[in-house]
Amino acid sequence: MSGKPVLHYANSRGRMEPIRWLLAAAGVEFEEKFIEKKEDLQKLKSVPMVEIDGMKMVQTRAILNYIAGKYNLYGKDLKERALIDMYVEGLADLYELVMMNIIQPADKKEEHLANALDKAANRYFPVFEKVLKDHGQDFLVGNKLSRADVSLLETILVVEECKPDALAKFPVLQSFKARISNIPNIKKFLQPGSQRKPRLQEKDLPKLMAIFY
Ligand SMILES: N[C@@H](CCC(=O)N[C@@H](CS)C(=O)NCC(=O)O)C(=O)O
Repeated sequence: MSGKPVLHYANSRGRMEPIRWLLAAAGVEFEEKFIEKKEDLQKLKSVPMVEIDGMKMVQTRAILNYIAGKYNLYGKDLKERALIDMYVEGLADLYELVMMNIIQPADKKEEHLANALDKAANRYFPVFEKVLKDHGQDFLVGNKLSRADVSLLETILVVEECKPDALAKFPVLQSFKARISNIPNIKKFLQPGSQRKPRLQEKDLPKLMAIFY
C-alpha cells in the first residue's frame, strides 16, 4: 500500500493518541476514520486499528513498535531499544493513571488525581530529570530523537493539563519540553487544527461509553 496510513478509532484520544503523536513526530501524514457506534467497533473487532503498508494492524504496542522501527525512532541497537522500551513503558503507566481519572467515581476522583500527580512529581519526573541532567544531551537516548522523547513530551503535557505547574521543580524537563515542542513536525502537531485530539471532557463520556462498553 502506498497511500497514507488510515487510523480507525473514535474521535478522541484514548489508545490511538500515542499513535497519532508518533506518526506526527515522524512527519507522516495520516487519514482518520472515526467509529461512531458500537456496530462500527464490532465490524473492526479491535481498535486502535491502523492500515499501514498493506497490513491491518491492531494492538497499540505492536502498531507503535512498527512505526517507531520504520521511522528510525527506536534506537540504533538492542541496548538503546531496551532503554527506550523501559522509558516508554514507564511513561505509559503514568499516562494511563492520569487518563483514567475521568472514569473514577465522583467521590474518588480527587484522591485518584492527587495520587497520580504525586507519582508524577515524586516517582516518574525525577527519573527523567536525572537521566537528561546526567548525560547532558538533548534527547533521552542516543543523542537523537526517539519515541521515548515523544512519549515524555506527550505525558508531560497530559500531566500539565491537570496541574499547570507540574514541572516547576524540574528545570531540565522544562528545557526538554521547550526543545522537543519546537521540533518542526511536533510544533505543527501542537498547533490548533492539527489531528491532535483535545482533552476528554465529562460530556463526551456517554458517547464513548456507548461505543466501547
Ligand atoms: N490491547 C489492546 C486493547 C484494545 C482495547 O481494549 N480497545 C478498547 C478501546 S480503547 C476497546 O475496543 N474496548 C471495547 C471492547 O473491547 O469491546 C490494544 O492495546 O490495542
